[in-house]
Amino acid sequence: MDERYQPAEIEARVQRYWEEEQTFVATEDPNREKFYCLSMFPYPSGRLHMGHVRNYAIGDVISRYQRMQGKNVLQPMGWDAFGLPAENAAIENKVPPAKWTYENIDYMRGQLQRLGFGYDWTREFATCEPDYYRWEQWFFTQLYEQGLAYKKTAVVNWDPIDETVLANEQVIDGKGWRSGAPVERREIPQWFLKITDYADELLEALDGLEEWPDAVRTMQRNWIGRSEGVQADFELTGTGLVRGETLTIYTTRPDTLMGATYMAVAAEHPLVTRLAADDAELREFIAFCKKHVVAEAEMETMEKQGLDLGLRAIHPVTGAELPVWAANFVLMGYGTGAIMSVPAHDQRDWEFAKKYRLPIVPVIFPAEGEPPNIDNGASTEKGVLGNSGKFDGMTSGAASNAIADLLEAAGKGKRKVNYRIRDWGVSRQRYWGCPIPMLDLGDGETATVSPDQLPVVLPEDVEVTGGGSPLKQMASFLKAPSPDGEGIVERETDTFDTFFESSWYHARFACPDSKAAMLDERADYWLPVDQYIGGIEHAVMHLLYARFFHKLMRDNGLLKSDEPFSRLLSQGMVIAETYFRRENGRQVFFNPRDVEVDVDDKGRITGACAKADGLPVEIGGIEKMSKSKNNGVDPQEMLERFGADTVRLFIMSDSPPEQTLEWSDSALEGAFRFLRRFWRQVKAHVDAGPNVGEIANEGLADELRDLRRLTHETISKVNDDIGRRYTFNTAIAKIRELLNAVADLADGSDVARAVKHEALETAVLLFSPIIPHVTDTFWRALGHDEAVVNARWPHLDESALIRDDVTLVVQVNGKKRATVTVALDASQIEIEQIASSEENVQRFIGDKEIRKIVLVPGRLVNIVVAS
Ligand code: ANZ
Repeated sequence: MDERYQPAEIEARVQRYWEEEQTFVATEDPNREKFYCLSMFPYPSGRLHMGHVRNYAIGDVISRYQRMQGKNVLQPMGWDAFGLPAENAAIENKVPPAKWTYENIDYMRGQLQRLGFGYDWTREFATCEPDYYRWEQWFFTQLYEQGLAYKKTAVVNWDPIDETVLANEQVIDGKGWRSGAPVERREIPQWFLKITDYADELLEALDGLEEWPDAVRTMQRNWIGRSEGVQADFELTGTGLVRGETLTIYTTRPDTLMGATYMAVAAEHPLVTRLAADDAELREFIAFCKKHVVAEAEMETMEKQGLDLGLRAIHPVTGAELPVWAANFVLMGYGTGAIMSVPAHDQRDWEFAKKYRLPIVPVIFPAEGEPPNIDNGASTEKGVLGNSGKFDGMTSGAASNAIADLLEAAGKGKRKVNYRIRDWGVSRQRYWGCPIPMLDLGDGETATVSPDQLPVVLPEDVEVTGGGSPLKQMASFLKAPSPDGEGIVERETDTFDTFFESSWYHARFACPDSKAAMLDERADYWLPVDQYIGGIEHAVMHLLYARFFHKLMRDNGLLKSDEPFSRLLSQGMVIAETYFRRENGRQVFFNPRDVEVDVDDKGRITGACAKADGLPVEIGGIEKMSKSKNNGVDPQEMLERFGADTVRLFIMSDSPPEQTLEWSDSALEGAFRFLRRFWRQVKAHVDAGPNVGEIANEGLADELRDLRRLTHETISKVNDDIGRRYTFNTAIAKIRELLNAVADLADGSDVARAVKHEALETAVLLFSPIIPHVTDTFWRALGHDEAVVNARWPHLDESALIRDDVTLVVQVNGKKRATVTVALDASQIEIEQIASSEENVQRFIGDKEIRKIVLVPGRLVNIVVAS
């Protein structure tokens, strides 16, 4: 061993070894238990950020731990390579998106390798490669044939100056990000996948995902949004109607039926469209609604607008005539696009009724106490019915059932389950994405590109200007032979939403070189993923789409499992202090690196100055590392200064992985100093001549028995912390405790050196998933020929855990007053005597009478005295 710890040299050597030995190349082996560990693959934006490093460090530690357990581990890595930033960079720097993307991939791959992550690089792919996306094109054509992919018009953001569709993130304050022009809403035909067909299964299977965070399951449940309600038909009267025409509404509150005072229908409802044919005012209203389409979440708060259609709807129970309005707060895409409005008990209905002076009739009352005050807003609580004729006095629950029964019996309605989730719009009017493999035959007819014509390759040598997709201008791409071979037709120029690629990469990693099919039998060996790791921002969309896609692949016979990810870990964000100055009313942020801080004796920051000019800057608080707040720390710089092991150790020591990780330069330096000390400690031991040999517990001096016990307690704790709880920080703390105990042991005898040797070897093995480079050097120095990566996890010697004494907490009247150590086989009387003779315990007993003494064996003694 060298005198000094030199991470750069060590890390290069160890990484070369892994590379030469193909250490992390995974092969299917039915005789071994597999473990598939997947971290969400990155978008190749240019450089890794700390969030990536944290995500991938966690995955690597879990993978290496499982490998040491003897499992056949697969840990792949690839690139989520399509997407908007490449197009933006292309516009700014005039480089084709493909070139930009591939260069970024090369750089970031180097960074991942430098961090020492044990990936099977033979399985690497980027989703922008035709070998990958050809299969999703093929799969889409299958789904189309099965009726699970379809086309319909949907609204997009349209930039009238740039003449292009904008992604949501390109709309800033309602204006185009480049042109600054007010964004319009346009309806254009787009492709959808019928995720709603799987809503039920996606919802129900959440119960089985017991090793997913509850928060994620709840978010998915809410997103799917199952509701039970009633679909009811209201007969219509008035002009412009077909005989016997009814209006079908959907309600989740049939108990409020008797409080319905008007009907409201969406502006796009077919009834409204028809009436508008000879009603200019209505046409204007429809146009207005189209222009001001808002997100569903804004429906609650938006200004309610409507127009009386002049029709009457007959209440199915009372026969009363209710006015029918077109209203902007009713969505065409949900339920039936029409509602019965109950203004007393629904806030949107209430606001609308107030504005247009429609009646408000309360029908739900609290079981006890005052009737609801509906002057200031709707009362949405359930309760007991009133003003409801024969339903009066029933609870909401009972009335809902009774009313549903009545409507069903009268043939005027039926119970219905509805889902909030909509079909997945997969069309993007962007260039840098996977071409949707469809042909436009004219007259609204479409056909799939036939399988032997796949892939539809995206031309990579293009100039992106920002004014719409360049594919529309490229005849070589656009024109295709018609399916009957008789003529020329146009291709679809939309590309897939990039969530399409990330919905099945987990499966393709099992067989990335499969040439003949999307997946082969290897998929069933590796899947489902045993451990998936990624940010909470993907809780809904990505994870739901991937689950959906997995089920689609299952139903197409491509794999057998029902769910893609058995266990999910959502890692917390990396956060750091922010500093800024106000310049011309704007906040200008300073990187923490460029700021000098003053701290008080508790380590709290009390003031800060810019290093450049020594003048004060304001403290903005701790925020997620981001470009906009300029509080990011570049992993590359940290790697170059301290090496991979230090960065990995810092990242894993700070906090449990689900929690936020606060960046701290001093903690990083602390991690480096610890590794230096660890180095010196191992070196001193090796130089003194290690003593390798069997150690028996019998006959060991107390001190040595204690150290042995600590060694095995550490194994036991780390097993649980890394293997089950994923609290890597407490595992690290325990190993460090063991190393401190080794350092404290003054005994230099042969036996003592043997006990130390066992402790050091254990610490090295337990630490090796976290700091795999330096522990490799240690392992060899401690006398092993094999690389530590091929070593087995240390064996827990249960007999070493046995203690012959035990420490008990002593309480007086339930308050802790002392601790005592007693022989393990001490009798109750002996324990009581020892406990009550402690000085501090004596003080609290004083001359009071002892009522009783409660002993919880192995834990505590509680002495109850008269007060
Ligand atoms: C009468 C009523 C009374 C309602 C009441 C609510 C409260 P969830 O639970 O989210 O599924 N609704 C139905 N279709 C709609 C549409 N297309 N656009 C806007 N609103 C719509 O929501 C179901 C409730 O939302 C339904 O129940 C309906 O209003 C409204 F005290 O009917 B309710």
